[in-house]
Amino acid sequence: MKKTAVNEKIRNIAIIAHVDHGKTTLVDAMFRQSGTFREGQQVDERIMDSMDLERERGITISAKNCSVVRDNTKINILDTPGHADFGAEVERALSMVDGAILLVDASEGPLPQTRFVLKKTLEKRLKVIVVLNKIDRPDARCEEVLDEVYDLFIDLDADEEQLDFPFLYAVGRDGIAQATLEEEGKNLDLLFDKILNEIPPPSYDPEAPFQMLVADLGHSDYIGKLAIGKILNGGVDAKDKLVCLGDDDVRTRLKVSKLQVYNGLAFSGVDSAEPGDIAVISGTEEFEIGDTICKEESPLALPRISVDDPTVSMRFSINNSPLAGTEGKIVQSSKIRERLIKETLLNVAIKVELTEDRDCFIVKGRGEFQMAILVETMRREGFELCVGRPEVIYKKDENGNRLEPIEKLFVDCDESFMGVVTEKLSLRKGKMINLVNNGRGRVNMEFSIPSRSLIGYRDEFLTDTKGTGIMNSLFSGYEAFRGEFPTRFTGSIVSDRNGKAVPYALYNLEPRGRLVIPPGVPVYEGMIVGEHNKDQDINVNPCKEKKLTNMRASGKDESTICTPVKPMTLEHAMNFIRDDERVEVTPLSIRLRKSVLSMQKRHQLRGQKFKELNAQG
Ligand SMILES: Nc1nc2c(ncn2[C@@H]2O[C@H](COP(=O)(O)OP(=O)(O)OP(=O)(O)O)[C@@H](O)[C@H]2O)c(=O)[nH]1
Ligand SMILES: [Mg+2]
Repeated sequence: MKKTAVNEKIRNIAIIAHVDHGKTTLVDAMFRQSGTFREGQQVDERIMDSMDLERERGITISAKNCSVVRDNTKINILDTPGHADFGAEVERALSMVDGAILLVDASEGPLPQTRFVLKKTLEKRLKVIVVLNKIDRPDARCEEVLDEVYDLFIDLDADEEQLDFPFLYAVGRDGIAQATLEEEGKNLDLLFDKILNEIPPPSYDPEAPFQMLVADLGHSDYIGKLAIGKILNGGVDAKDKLVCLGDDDVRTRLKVSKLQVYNGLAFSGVDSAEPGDIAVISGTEEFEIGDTICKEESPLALPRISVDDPTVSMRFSINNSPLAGTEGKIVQSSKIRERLIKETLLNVAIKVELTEDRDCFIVKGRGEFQMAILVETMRREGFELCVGRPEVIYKKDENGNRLEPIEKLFVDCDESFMGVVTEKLSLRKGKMINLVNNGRGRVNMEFSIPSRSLIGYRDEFLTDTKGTGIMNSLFSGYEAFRGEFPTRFTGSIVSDRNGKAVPYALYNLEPRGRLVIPPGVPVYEGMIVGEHNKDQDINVNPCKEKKLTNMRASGKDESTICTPVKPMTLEHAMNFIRDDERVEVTPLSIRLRKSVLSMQKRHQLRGQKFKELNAQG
């Protein structure tokens, strides 16, 4: 496509990095120094992390836009998440920008997600400014890290021009950037200068009609669905007659109800928007990510946004336990289906498949953490549901051989834990491909390992390294299936009846394994109350009271003080269960259960018998 004009008044940049390298904190500082906030205004930290779950967990989950004005130039900034499971958010964000700021922690150096985001940025041939962040850390090793960044560019086949990247040192938290380590930075002026001078302004074809690619969706209570994206060509007027070009050439006529652009953290309504700017259009509920919006008289669709395929799948089904419907408001399968389909429209990385069983859906995504976030979001919205264990998605090669997703795993741990980590990983079919002992008592190891081996491994790793190990992984592609290995060496302790768990019974069960429920909670037949020491399941009665005759006159029994139970988090529960087990999720509780409860088993058997008898006539 010929592009000859540029819009000098605008810059569009994405901030990309590995998780926790300081992206959202840097955006705060950019806001503070560009007059977005009133003098003396009380401002929260990490203001772009606006979702409840983001604030609670201190991480960014979805990419978000904002803008600042500097030297009469508007800079649209996209803050992206650094966690690998949200990689598609970065891919989506990169479709709206002309350059990126790559943050690298001056102590940690480039990590797996640094590689992923940089690879995607170089592939799109976007200009990159490298910022070595957190140089205030006492363990910062700036020169080494800068070398590592160069090596990473070379490793990713960067050409001469890309290798010649501009770079700065920064303490994002203090809003400081500097050109050398010696000089002391005072503010982010150098960073803003680099953005204005090094990131190219958006270019467009001055003769082409209006085209905007929908890269994000939003919602307003007043005007409904919002389509967000970069105007790639032409300008648009709020009065224009537009059309939204969907998948499979579906066309929806669009009378704009409001045309907006980013203004700080919010939008502001405008009469017209310029080529190169990021616009927000409302007027139909039919928008989907990847659609093109253009003028009615010149409909020309742009290539849809494509992201890497999902690698993990999980079974979502209705809650059919005896306690179903007692804690949540939304329990019907139609509602769950509707909600999951809505998720696929908002999140390009998530796919949903219907199954023969109308109460069961297969949800596919980028990782177990992404799945956990989706389930957590749904339970907060009032849903009750059951989920299975996250499973990797296999593929077949042309000869029909089974292929599985493989990751590169980077481990940084104390020398003394090397043995246990290596042993556990080789048991899980990992192969060590590199080992560096940096001589300071820590080792860096690199493994090639099946993705399925890592599901649930992180907790074990942290226990094995007494919380001091660091592990990071990066999807590297599909390879031949490496064979089975046992996932859990223990069975489950399962309740054999409905009732309420009592201290006396639980106390007596403690020697059998690790309990996962405290006394006083309701239990049902088939619900898992603990992890058995042995490798098979046992059925127990967690409601068994001590015979009254043995009790003291007070009715209280001092000998039954149960060991406190740490409540299971959703992620723990998802990783703990085996193939024939489920996690029951409601707004108030997370319970573990067998997938088929014996009452239901009896029903099924009876149904089968009935069919057989019918068949026999
Ligand atoms: N020492 C130091 N810490 C910083 C600096 N900037 C940010 N941090 C800390 O690093 C942590 C992560 O910061 P965030 O801004 O949330 O990082 P992020 O890159 O947005 O993280 P994700 O969005 O989850 O990938 C927070 O605890 C910050 O306080 C800095 O310049 N120096
Ligand atoms: Mg962030």
